[in-house]
Amino acid sequence: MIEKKDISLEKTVLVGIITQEQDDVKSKEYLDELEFLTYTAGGEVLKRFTQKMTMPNPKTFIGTGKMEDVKHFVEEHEVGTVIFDDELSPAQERNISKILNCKVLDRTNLILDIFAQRAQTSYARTQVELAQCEYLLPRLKGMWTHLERQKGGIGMRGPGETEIETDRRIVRDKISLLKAKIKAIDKQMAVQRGNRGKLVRVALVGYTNVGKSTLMNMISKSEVFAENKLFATLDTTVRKVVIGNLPFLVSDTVGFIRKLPTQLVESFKSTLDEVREADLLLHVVDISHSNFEEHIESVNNILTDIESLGKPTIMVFNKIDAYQPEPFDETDLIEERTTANFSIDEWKNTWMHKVGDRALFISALNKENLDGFRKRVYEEVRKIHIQRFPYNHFLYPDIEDFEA
Ligand SMILES: Nc1nc2c(ncn2[C@@H]2O[C@H](COP(=O)(O)OP(=O)(O)OP(=O)(O)O)[C@@H](O)[C@H]2O)c(=O)[nH]1
Ligand SMILES: [Mg+2]
Repeated sequence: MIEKKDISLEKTVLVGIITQEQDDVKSKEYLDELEFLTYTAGGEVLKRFTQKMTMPNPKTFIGTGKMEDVKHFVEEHEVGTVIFDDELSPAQERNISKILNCKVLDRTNLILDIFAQRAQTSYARTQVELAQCEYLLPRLKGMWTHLERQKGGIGMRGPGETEIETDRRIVRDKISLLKAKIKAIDKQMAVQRGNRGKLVRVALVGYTNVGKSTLMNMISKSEVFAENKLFATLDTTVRKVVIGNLPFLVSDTVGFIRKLPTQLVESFKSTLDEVREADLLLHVVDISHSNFEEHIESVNNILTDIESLGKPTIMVFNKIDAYQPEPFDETDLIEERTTANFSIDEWKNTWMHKVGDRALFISALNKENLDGFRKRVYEEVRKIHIQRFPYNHFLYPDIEDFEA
């Protein structure tokens, strides 16, 4: 699926746990995602370690025996980085990296690192740097100091890297400085947004890698960077789109992920203003992903965080070309049919039925049902537009009266 063409991938090992809330199937899915994140950050996963436990060990996260196994593997294969799926406390991180004598990262760390790698504009860099500082602050004590090989690589990159050895006071000063800087840019951006007039604003939102930028490029003929890695987009792009004479604005922004570090949501609040101020959300879902229902939930949680869950929303189920139900053996009397065996039509009769005409099924890549998409979006934007400009609604006929 993923093309691994990078020449020097950093050797890594993943560690996850299996608990009552997180059975082995879930744990595997989470580690699959962690592996994708690792690959995006420039790492290669040599092995995964999992352990069944009732609760994580407060000192070392996994048990001592398992840790010994990891240590042996790390030494034998000269692994540079061990990545844990869950957030480690500052103490756990310290203890583990002493035992393993290599870089120890958690999911938050990895996501921050990818953001640092991907931040292009000074605005995005400032926001990532702020998130890194916030993450770093409680972890400053003795972080990495016992490590000699600390130059670069996953978890060490980005605008915040020179701060790692400095003390808390300096980091705190830095945080206030960055906040001030963001505030200044915010003001500018608010003015820019104000200059756009009262055009209806539509925001593409969704889990990372679902095809938001691909869809954006399709409908607005723009060229937003899209690729099969996580967090291809960090900055928000806004384009004017016209359907049937009706102009409106569409924005494409950063994708969401399960357990998006709170520091990042906080720091990216301004980037997410575009979502907060939108009149209509297009929640894009990758229906070909086995975990898409959980993705929807994660996105809704973040939308709640930024007070945008109640907005008018159209669910856009993308990648229907890639959707494949798992084959079900009718002669097998033991296995029960599950949602994994559903066809898209069967899915439409589940909870999706309640979403009604607020659900769309498309393939942005193959341009399937793009007409349906344009019509539906036109209808919805028109409704909002007419409320805003009651005197010129005659300019925009009912959808039946024109061919989208
Ligand atoms: N099969 C299939 N692949 C698609 C479709 N739409 C997008 N993709 C692929 O999915 C990958 C991610 O697409 P992007 O448009 O970058 O996704 P995104 O939601 O903007 O991702 P982030 O910016 O990383 O959050 C790319 O490899 C696209 O080519 C589709 O309809 N079908
Ligand atoms: Mg994108």
